[in-house]
Amino acid sequence: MTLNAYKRILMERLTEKRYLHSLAVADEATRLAEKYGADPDRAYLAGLLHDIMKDAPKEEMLQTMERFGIILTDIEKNAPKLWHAVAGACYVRQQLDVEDEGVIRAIRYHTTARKNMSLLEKILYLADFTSADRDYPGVENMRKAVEQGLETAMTEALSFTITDLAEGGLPIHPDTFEAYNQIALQNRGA
Ligand code: DGI
Ligand code: FE
Ligand code: FE
Repeated sequence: MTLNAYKRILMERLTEKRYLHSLAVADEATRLAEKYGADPDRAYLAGLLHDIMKDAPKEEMLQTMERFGIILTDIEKNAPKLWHAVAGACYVRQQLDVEDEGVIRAIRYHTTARKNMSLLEKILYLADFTSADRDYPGVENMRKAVEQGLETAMTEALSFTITDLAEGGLPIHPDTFEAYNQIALQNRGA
């Protein structure tokens, strides 16, 4: 499928705001790929498709995951915001014939992050934080961090996310704290 074909599908599936976010993340992921030595075309594709299921009804996300035999843990059942990443990864493989496992994995982990992330996974995770359309309090700090280095930026992004979730009383997915712990240990020279 061509990029234009993907864009037409995204336009049908997403609100205008979310579609523009997807384009902005694709551009930011491309820029970070060029800066940090990943493949810019794969980064663009991952950015473009990462939120493809974000505006889908919950039922559709659940059905998509079920079809792939994915069993949700209690934490996942109670955190519908995590579903679009898992369902999105299933959808791009099955419906869009994306065969690049690295791209599929980047989409799968773009919300929670995980331990042992690939370069492409980190780039998508961070591009989602620093894309041009983002304007949350703290975004300038994240934009500075992403210029300083991927590890610095991952440290910032994960501690920002975990703090935010804990302040809101939300459950933290094990993949998120495993990602955080791995980086915290690295930063302490362990
Ligand atoms: O889809 P986007 O809005 O562009 O961004 P995203 O895919 O990073 O989703 C962010 C949302 O996901 C935000 O509301 C926080 C939530 N989230 C991220 N990690 C966790 C989480 N929610 C829970 N409960 N646990 C997590 O570990
Ligand atoms: Fe997302
Ligand atoms: Fe996003």
